[in-house]
Amino acid sequence: MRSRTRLATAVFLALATVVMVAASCSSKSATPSEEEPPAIAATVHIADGKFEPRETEIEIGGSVMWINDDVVGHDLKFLPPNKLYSGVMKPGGVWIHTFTSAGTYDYYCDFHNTMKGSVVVRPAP
Ligand SMILES: [Cu+2]
Repeated sequence: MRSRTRLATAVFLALATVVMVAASCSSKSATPSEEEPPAIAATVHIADGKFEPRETEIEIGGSVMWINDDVVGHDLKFLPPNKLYSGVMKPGGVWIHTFTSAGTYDYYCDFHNTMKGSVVVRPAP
């Protein structure tokens, strides 16, 4: 009886090792390094009906991430000539945009017109 228990334990440990090795292999192939998300140069939080910070400054090629920490939905509509639109960001929603041209990008929330912000994209040094 005792040796059976020991054998069962040995089989269990062997199986557990195989499962762990298999799991570590599959997790490696599931995250290809070529598809990394863009590096975030700045983060803007949306809370209490405000963009925080209101003005964001980044270098050209940088990405900005907006996070809706509010309890209601918001969006970002950029003033012409920048025809950017985030789509509706539900509470907890995130929008990331990469800016490839220098300039000032003013935006507001289409639902709450007093909510305003801007992104200043500096040219390459
Ligand atoms: Cu809003």
